[in-house]
Amino acid sequence: MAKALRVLPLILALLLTLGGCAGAPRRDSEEEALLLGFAQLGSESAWRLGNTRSVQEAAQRAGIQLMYENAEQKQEKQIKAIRSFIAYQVDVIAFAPIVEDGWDTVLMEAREAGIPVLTTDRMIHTEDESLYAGFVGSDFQAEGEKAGQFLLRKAQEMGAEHLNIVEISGTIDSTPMKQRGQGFRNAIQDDSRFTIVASLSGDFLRSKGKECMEQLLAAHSDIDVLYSHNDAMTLGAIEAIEEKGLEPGQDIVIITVDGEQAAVDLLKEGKVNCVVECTPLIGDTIMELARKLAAGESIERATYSEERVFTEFDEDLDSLPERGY
Ligand code: GZL
Repeated sequence: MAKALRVLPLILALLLTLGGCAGAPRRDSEEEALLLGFAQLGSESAWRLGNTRSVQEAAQRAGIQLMYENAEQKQEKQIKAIRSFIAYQVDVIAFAPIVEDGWDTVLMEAREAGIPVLTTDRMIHTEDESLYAGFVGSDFQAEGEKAGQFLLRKAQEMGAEHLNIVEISGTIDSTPMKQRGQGFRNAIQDDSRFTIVASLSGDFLRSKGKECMEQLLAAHSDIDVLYSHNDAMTLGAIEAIEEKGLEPGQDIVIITVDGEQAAVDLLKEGKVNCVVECTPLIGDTIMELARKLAAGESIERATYSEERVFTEFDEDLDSLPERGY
């Protein structure tokens, strides 16, 4: 049944086109709800599940009809979903591009169909800026810089003369992977106390985070710091660290990004030293921007979330509200 429902939009779109209705307005009255096509990239982390929930619940609150497709970590599935939204003549398309490159062709099709596009959570790389109306999400470079700033303070507190760092990065060619890596390096590059001895990609997945940490521990006997681009990979890495008989947060300083409840709980337990917030709860902002685009209004090129950083030096960790993801 679920599968039949999933292909329904495609069948309807085909009927619209075959029946000579292509180009006919989807709605016969302006009163009908705005139709937003949303192509989510996957379900790889609690962060992503929180992001999906935020979008779905915000659409309901806003009275916006949501066509939702999950690409299960495959760019070609995201492109297919966007094509189905175009065929169905949605009012606005929003999508979280899994990687930055390879979107021009399908976004040209959306532009030809007169459908405005909003990139959410992650950015695209294109020479033609007119292919999308704007971006809503996090400033990942700032997140990386916050991680680096914490490490400068932690090294000071430790009186450390030198620290070896390993990095477990996110999905290669994704905006958070590129910018969290760059921001972190910007913050520490002029300080001779730090050496990044290795960096492996864990694709934002818990299982791969564990595999990466096992490899790094096997190859390096003197790891002082782990910088992990998301909490899911950090949870896997901590399993590997403990299986090696080491104390996460003590033997190895751990800096992680996302701010999932699980990571904040580990911070309180002393198993993580710094959690850089990256909020997935951007659903209401997406709906606001979609409404503006559907009304033909222009929007900011980039709308950034306000984000915090939680560290072992904070006094108020026990009074933090539930994270919601
Ligand atoms: C960041 C988002 C990342 C999260 C990961 O905005 O794209 O993708 O940090 C998720 O948890 O997989």
